[in-house]
Amino acid sequence: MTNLAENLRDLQQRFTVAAEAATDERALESLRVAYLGRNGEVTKLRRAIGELPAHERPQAGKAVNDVVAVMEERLRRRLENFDSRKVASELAASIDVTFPAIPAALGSLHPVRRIIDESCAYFRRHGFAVVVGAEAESDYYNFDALNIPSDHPSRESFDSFRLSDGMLLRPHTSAMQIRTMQRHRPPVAIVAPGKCYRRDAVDARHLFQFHQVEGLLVAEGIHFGHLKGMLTRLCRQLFGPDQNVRFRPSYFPFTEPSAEVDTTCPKCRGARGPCSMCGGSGWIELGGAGMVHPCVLREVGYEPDRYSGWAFGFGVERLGLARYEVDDIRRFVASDRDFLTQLA
Ligand code: FA5
Repeated sequence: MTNLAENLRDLQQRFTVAAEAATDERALESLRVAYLGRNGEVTKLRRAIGELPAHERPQAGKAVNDVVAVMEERLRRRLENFDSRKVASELAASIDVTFPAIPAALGSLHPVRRIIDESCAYFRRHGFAVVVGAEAESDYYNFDALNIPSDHPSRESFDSFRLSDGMLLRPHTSAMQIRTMQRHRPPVAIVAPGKCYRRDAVDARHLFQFHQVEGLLVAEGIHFGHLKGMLTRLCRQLFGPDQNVRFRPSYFPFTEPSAEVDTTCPKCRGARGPCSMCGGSGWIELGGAGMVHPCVLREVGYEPDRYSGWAFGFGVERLGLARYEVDDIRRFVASDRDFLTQLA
């Protein structure tokens, strides 16, 4: 039995060295025949078990079987190795290096982000600072300081997403007017982009979460003409050189006078014929604007007799609808790669 154990150990060692040195499948097959075949070395040892005393035979048989199992496993693993190398080399041979490369899929800025960036860049060129505020605001900044008292009817449509601490997800970016004016004396010139939230039913023109760009300029001698000039040039920047801007009388508690701002429909270019974008009016609504209300100026400690200013708030997705001639505002939040790629 001692002899058998030594012989087995010796065989296993030699087999291991030979298996590692084998360079192809044929060499492995020869090795299998030489050790495990009908006249192989292990088979010969197995035959010798019959000559051992009866009580040693079971243990000897087990020792031989163990060695056979180890050898077979090593053969299997070496074969696998050759297989994968073969696949890799076949693959390498089948690659046509002259074939045009698959272009890398690069991301791009979301159209909403691009409009925000371009609008901010325009105002920055005119000396405005870009400020970003919190999305959770108190009633004071969302309403009271903007001349919207608690019993004002317009508050109802704004009062949507309450947080447990009584704060509100802001329904408009106008709170940044107050925060800016409280912190700085005139002249102030800011643009404030950001997310807003309202409980509007979602449809082709409304989202419950959307973006606005707010603008504010307060100094001595500021008048409506400045607002008109700035917004007309912004629209020409965003939509093209022929854009016009129209101010329709409207009402906001924090501006007086107030206006809804429209720009020439970029699709029909104001032709006033049948148009799927503007419904034939020739104009597209962008947002609200007006001269900062004296009550608001007083609230932040500015003297209305000395300072005047304008403010506006545009819906960014609505700017996107017009700029890209998109039929449904929900496309901007659908994460549809085909849609986004077209606008990239
Ligand atoms: C306001 O939010 C005012 N704060 C704007 C303002 C600022 C007026 C400064 C005067 C001075 P309004 O509720 O109209 O106004 O919203 C402004 C724009 O936000 C809309 O014209 C529209 O473009 C966009 N908007 C409003 N609600 C939604 C919505 N649910 N989904 C997408 N865009 C919206």
